Amino acid sequence: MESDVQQGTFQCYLGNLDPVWCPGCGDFSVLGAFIEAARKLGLPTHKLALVSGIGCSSRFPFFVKAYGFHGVHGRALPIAQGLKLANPELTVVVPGGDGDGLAIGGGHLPHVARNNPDITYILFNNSIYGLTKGQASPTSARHLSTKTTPYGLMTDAVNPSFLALTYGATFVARGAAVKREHLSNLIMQGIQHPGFSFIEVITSCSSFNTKHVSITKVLQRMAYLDNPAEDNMEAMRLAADPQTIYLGVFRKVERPTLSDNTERTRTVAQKSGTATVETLLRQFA
Ligand SMILES: Cc1ncc(C[n+]2csc(CCOP(=O)(O)OP(=O)(O)O)c2C)c(N)n1
Ligand code: SF4
Ligand SMILES: [Mg+2]
Repeated sequence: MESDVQQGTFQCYLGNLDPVWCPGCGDFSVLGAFIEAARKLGLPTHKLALVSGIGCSSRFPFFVKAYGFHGVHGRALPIAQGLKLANPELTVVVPGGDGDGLAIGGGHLPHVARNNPDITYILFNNSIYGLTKGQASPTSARHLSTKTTPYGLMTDAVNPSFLALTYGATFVARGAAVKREHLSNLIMQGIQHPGFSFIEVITSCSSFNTKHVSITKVLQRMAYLDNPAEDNMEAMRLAADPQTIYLGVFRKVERPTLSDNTERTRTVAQKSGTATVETLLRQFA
């Protein structure tokens, strides 16, 4: 049956399932910001692929009309990287949580950042494990009391944007679910950037992280960046600022992508005339 939804509209990017997030969850706003970005860029749905792990935020691909891969907890990035390498025509986006990406999946981020595949990673930072009903995550604030930290969390929070900068990601930005238009613009820039784009989104869990997150206080501390920083040290200083929560693009630089480097290696190997299975196996004989 032919769909009566008009191409290029907000509706044409909506999947068949309605979001199952709790009322008041910040993830709704991120979904809206993403769809608005896809619409403005005119991304065809048959060339869009969303790859996620596990978590409330990782359910994102269900709600968007695109190719979707809902995989294993913490393993979205390497799958997305492989997908882009296999089919460079696709726009590949990874939506996922702070637990998914920085706890169980934390070992993948540095390597994907240095490989620089042309994919966009949207990290939903609600500072909690939402799906499993409220355990401390790597971005939870010190002293937070949760089911896994009944006497208060003993450690300081990880700063996702700062981490991505230290790992050498070529595009690093921070947005907020409460600033939807601004966030949508960041997502557009991230998708357009040729290389690995890391976008941290400060969002909220209205069911399990209402103890220490005062949205009024967070809003008072927010400030917008006009331009990306001149150098990485300045970008890191801004991302780690203890008083101000800067929103905007911290860093935007270009260097060869994983596909560029793979192509280069393929050409060099073919020219060498030694890139045969026999030659390679002989080294181990
Ligand atoms: C291998 C494995 N370990 C643990 C879990 C349980 N688990 C599912 S989601 C999740 C954390 C979700 O938190 P986050 O990634 O921050 O996403 P959110 O729900 O907050 O959006 C955990 C620990 C799992 N599904 N698989
Ligand atoms: S548990 Fe939290 S993060 Fe998950 S849908 Fe509900 S409000 Fe959102
Ligand atoms: Mg979370």
